Amino acid sequence: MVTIRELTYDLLRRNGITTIFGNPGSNELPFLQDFPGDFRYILALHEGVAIGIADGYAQATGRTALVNLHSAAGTGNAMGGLANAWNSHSPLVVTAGQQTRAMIGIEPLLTNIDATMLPKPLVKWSYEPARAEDVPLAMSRALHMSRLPAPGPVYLSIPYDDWAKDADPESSRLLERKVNAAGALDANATANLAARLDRSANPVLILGPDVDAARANEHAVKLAERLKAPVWVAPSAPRCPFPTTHPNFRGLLPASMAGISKLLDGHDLVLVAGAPVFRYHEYEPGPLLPPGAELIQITFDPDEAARAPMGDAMVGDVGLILAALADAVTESGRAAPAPRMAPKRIAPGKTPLTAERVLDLMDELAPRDAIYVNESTSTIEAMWERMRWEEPGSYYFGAAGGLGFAMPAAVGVQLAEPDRQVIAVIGDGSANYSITALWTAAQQKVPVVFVIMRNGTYGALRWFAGVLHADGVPALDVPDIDFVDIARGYGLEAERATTDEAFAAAFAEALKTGRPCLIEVATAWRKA
Ligand code: TZD
Ligand code: CA
Repeated sequence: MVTIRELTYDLLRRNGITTIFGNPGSNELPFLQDFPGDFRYILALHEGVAIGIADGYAQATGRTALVNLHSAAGTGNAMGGLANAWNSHSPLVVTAGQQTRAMIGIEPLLTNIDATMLPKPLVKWSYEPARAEDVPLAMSRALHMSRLPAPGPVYLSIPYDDWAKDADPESSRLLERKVNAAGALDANATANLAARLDRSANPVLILGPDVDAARANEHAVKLAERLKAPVWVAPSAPRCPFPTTHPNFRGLLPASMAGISKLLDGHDLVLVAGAPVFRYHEYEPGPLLPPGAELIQITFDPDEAARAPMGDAMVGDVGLILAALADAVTESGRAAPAPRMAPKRIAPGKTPLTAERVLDLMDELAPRDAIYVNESTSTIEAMWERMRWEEPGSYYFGAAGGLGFAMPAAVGVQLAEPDRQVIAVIGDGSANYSITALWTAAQQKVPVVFVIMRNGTYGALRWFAGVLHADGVPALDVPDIDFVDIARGYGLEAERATTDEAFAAAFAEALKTGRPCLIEVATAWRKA
């Protein structure tokens, strides 16, 4: 007989999963016992880190990642990360060990009370099997559910006494299943959409993270070139869907209604692909679109399509639809959009360093295909303006704006992309939420270069306090944190830089070592 544990590991293998990210406790030990030699367990010291590493790994591979958490407390610690994973459509199967079935009713220590309710509404599906025999089916369903459109996290609570029981022989049928999503438009719908774009006098493209997730970046380039359309990145974008060096590239849209409609003024057709319409942040009321403009959204997320407050929507495979559209539109006779102005370069040698100068040095010194995982919140616009991102999968940011994403996600992305250099750009406030990601990077020898932008303050909050006219807010500074000491304590090599020469030298050295390193760089805080 095959045990439920053995069948489940087989199911994971068949679905391409041999890595587990987590932080276990007593309820999870029976799953992990006799851990198979072809699996690896990436231990994180906090569940926010476990889910962040898994999120980065899932996004960079485009495949489901498995997260192993401890009951309710472990799930709770991971909730912030779950908010990011939900918003980035990251395919995750999150498991939490439940108490033994015989005792659940009397709620002993480490019972996950009302387990299926706990992670909602940040999961697509949440389940605790009614019988041990249902565990393999539940895992199979979770694996498929996590990656079918729209992908996202799912949650399974599994009583720990289930693992050693015999599997129902019929459950082995799960091993052979292949479940695939279709989703191209039919020829008619493609022709109609192309005709609308052809009729438009001045179309504009707005691209979101799911273009990058679909690896449809080159289809977007072809479509923009044939339409001679400028391209913006959707507000609050957590990935980079279009080469920032392309002449049609305009930049990151602002995250307010009035801001967007003002910038898009003059366009009669707004084509949005792979993004919600729109993920606003600041409340700056105004028209949702400029006068006379219509909007068409292409998304694989039915909910994103349904909840949009304006425009038409097509729900389907973003990559297939963009590819078909790029072929179907007529090459426009308009002049190609003029390239945007190059950002002003900052003169070297000035201290305190500006964040812009640090970014320019990184862009100059890092390999051209480096991947940036960002959580430096007051310098997001500066990054979109300055960095030369040309390859798909070059940029990641917490999709819900929840801090604690980037340090672990950088580790996950680097595990997924061993041939590209991952650079984590982290604010001195943000660095504290998931700081123990440094330990996992050191233990697993994951050669991320962590750059801590130390300006001593919650810069973005200072800026936002200005937007909201909220004067006299306490607790906006984060002085007296020594990230070099902290990093060394977790086993990393670390340097401090206060001049651009020192930063350039430390950064160039860090890129050469092939080991995880941290550089703390002192930057100026300028009031916006
Ligand atoms: N807690 C969590 C989990 N997520 C958040 N987004 C915040 C708090 C609020 N918050 C922001 O939205 S930005 C920010 C905070 C505290 C300041 C981050 O400061 P930093 O970066 O030092 O990392 P900057 O460049 O100085 O803004
Ligand atoms: Ca800061």
